[in-house]
Amino acid sequence: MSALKKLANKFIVIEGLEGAGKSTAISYIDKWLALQNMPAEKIVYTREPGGTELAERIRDIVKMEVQGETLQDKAELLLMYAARVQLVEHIIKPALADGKVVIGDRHNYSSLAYQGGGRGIDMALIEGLKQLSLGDFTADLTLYLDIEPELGLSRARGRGELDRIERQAISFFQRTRAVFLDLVAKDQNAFTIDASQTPLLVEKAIFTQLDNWLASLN
Ligand code: Z5A
Repeated sequence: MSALKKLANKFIVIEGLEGAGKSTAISYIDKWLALQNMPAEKIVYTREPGGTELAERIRDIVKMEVQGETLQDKAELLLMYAARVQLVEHIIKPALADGKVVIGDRHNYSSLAYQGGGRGIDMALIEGLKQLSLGDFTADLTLYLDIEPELGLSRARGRGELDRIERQAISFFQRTRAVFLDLVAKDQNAFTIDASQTPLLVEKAIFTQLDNWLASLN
């Protein structure tokens, strides 16, 4: 089967802590897809939370700080899934059904890692919420960019002011990272990339993972 046929209807997700280089990695995936002769109009990009008009409004709520009112951890979790359902139903599923490849900047593992690991919400509750909102829908391939929180945050800081979640303590991101690593270790369709390497080496590692994955598809 040709590479283009194999890639049709595939959902590729990039995960990682802030400053891991997810946006940069997406540009490498783009380059790799161009090498497979994938037409630009066959590629759809998403980000989470966000990606539809309503989901982008939820993103604003999640990122903002409101004087005198703390966003409760469970409210944060519910907002993440509310945004995700909107995105999956309105953008991702229709694109996949249309034979497109979708590249997601974050997806479900972010909720398990940030809200489960970082905030300490019961993982079984999050799994239940995932089932309720998305059923068995899942990424075809997840590339997790692994980075020490200190390094990631220093990169993110270099880009501008940190938002509400980015201002959490380092221990929050350490717990988040531990869950990401655990999830990837248990998922045969997920791979870790060492994001502390130079951009050139990160690009090379991503190309290798994508080549291997493509070769494994029937
Ligand atoms: N969140 C959640 O809690 N639960 C959920 O379910 C979901 C999300 C879906 C979304 O933030 C927030 O929501 C996020 C998790 C939470 N919050 N936190 N904290 P976002 O999408 O706005 O931001 P982000 O996901 O944290 O991404 P980012 O900060 O934009 O980082 P990035 O995309 O991974 O990195 P980048 O922009 O590609 O690179 C960052 C800088 O590093 C930039 O200057 C690059 O030029 C540089 N860079 C990139 N690669 C390298 C290498 N290899 N070496 C050196 N420098 C590099």
